[in-house]
Amino acid sequence: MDYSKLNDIIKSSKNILIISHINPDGDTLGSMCGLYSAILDNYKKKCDMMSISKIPDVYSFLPHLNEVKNIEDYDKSREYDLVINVDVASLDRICDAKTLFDKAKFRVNIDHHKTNSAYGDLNFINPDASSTGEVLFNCFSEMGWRVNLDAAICLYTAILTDTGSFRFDNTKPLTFDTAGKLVEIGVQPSDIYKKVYESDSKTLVMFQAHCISKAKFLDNDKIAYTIVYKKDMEKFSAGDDCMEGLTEKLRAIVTTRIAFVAKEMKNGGTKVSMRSKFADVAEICEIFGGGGHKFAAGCTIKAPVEEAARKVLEEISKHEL
Ligand SMILES: [Mn+2]
Repeated sequence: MDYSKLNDIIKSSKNILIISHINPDGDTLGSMCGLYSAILDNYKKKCDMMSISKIPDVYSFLPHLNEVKNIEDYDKSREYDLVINVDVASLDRICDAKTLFDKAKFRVNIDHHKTNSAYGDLNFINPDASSTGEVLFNCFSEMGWRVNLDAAICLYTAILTDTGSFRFDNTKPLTFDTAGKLVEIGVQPSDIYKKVYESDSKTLVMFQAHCISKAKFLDNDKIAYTIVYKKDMEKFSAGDDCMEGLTEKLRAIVTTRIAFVAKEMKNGGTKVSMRSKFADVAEICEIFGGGGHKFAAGCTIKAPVEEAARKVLEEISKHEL
């Protein structure tokens, strides 16, 4: 991977745009704000930052997050010298921002999804890394960049959230190594932990309790799933951020091997979030045009929610759980 080229292109570009993926998580937001902080610190240059959809309130503590603008506030005809996608496995994850990405003089793709097709002019993809935050920290080190506390907080949050607090299978020696370096810079793990994991709203907890109470169990409880209808969301005034962590709660049941949540979308389609303990759910989601990681993946199915759930169950039945 050509780190000096990345350094040169960032150094010479006059206007830079960093893009995070739709339904942003801690990794894409932490990576975006971390990269912004590092560019600002190392080159005294401000970049534009773009979100595609609503940012969950829980991440409001991230330095520079208030400088992120929504896609709707961007002029799509603008031409950037450099556009950098972070944690964006495929270009459909940035929706209409693809126009801006395609038009840029130079395109960089920084990611850790194994399904990433290396669509950039320059690609930094490490499927062995826990998170894009980890990939970025390595880029900073290779480029000899300073990493200040703001950037460190952002990258630590990216790693923490994508590893589910260093619990998931993607947690490797390098993950702790990187996190250790960030703590050395001044990140306080207990402080970030509280901000991320002990800030659930009452709405989220009550809504998820409702969804869990309706869960269905199949195949000796090896399969756990729940269907979330539009009317459930309305009843609790729950936003999309209230879905966060729901599938993991079903997977956390001792008997569960595979868990999914099928959510009825406004347009009548279905959004599926899938988690497993052994089976490769990225493979299952790819059949429906989605993707992700081995134990955590998702897809969107153009079918009413109950029919979509049936299709998913049919596909699951073909797999060793
Ligand atoms: Mn990620």
